[in-house]
Amino acid sequence: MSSLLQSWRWYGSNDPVSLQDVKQAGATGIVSALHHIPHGEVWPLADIQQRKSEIEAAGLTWAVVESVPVHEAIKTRNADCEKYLDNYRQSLRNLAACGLTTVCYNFMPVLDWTRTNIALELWNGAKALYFNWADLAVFDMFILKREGAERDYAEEVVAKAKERYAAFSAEDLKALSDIILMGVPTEGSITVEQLLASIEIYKSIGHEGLRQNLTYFLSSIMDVCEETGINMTIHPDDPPYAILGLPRVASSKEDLLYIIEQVDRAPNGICFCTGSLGAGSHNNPVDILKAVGHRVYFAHLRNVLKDAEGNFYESDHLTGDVDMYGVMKELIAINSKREQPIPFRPDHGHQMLDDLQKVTNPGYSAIGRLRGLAELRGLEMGIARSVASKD
Ligand code: DNO
Repeated sequence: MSSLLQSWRWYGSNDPVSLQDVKQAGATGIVSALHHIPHGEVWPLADIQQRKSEIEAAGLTWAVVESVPVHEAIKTRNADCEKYLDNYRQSLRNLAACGLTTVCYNFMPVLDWTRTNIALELWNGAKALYFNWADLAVFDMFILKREGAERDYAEEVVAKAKERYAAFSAEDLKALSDIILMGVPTEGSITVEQLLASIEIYKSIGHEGLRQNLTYFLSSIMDVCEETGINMTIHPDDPPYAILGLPRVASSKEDLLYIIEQVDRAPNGICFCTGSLGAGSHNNPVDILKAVGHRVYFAHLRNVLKDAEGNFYESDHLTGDVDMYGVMKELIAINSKREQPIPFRPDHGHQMLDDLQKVTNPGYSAIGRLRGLAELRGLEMGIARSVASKD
């Protein structure tokens, strides 16, 4: 039985974590994207080929493209939608021509993943990414000044946000705002004005409209996927609930089932992200994996620890609210029926040891992820061996 494909996200030659570091960490598959191409533009063959050669020259393989971003014109299905769908299909063809057939994307409006603190100090001095409702409410109510924002939060959260706002300095507020607006670090952030304008647009689209736009996007690319052998994998919403008045459509088991059933074709798949799903108290990742596993072509493995208010930080990979043993056991079972091993990457890691002296993309430190990968790899081997010995 072949094992899962141990992978690692690499941002390209600007990534402070080098391909040699990746090799020492023990991964063989690379997860990468052309972050320098503006969202929505066609990915040129030459650029794809160059990235691929760089990866292969280091003795590694480019296993997953994460992500080919879906332009806002497609998410909102505005007048430019068809043009961007053409571009998307062309990027897929170009990727397939270079032998790349697993593609990740997300359908989160405007913002990608959202945190309120990227350096929460843990008991052992390591630093983790953190999401706090009261801090989000400070941003929403006092920086964004979104109409009706207060109504979207629990009373206690609003009270805390008011207290915090009164105590925050101008620098604190700027730091919070920068973190929330950051998105994918290498792709630039957006402004408060742009965010407010988008919130207005999504108000009229709503949850149902966004679902339809996603269905339309998928239906429009499936022929190309089937022709070229590409599998698409949608990344769940992170965190898995509506924030800042923006709808979310990939936040739960029901959402994921809806997506795969609505466009019921094999290339319409899922990137199973345990940390994103696990941050919602409505989600049980093992149960979700059992329901959608047949369409999982890529996995992000990390853990989270939530408190009573729903705030969460990214915990060690094996300990937290996600039953990583249960997830790994199920992934191994699914993988054993596959011809191609499922790639997984240790998703995020703490800043620890020498990481603390370095600047890396938030969540993508070398040693923190190395620890995560080592633990996950050990867990996989232990489970795979014990399953095999029972056969
Ligand atoms: C964060 C990542 C996300 C992910 C995209 C996929 O660390 O997991 O930015 O790459 O949402 O499109």
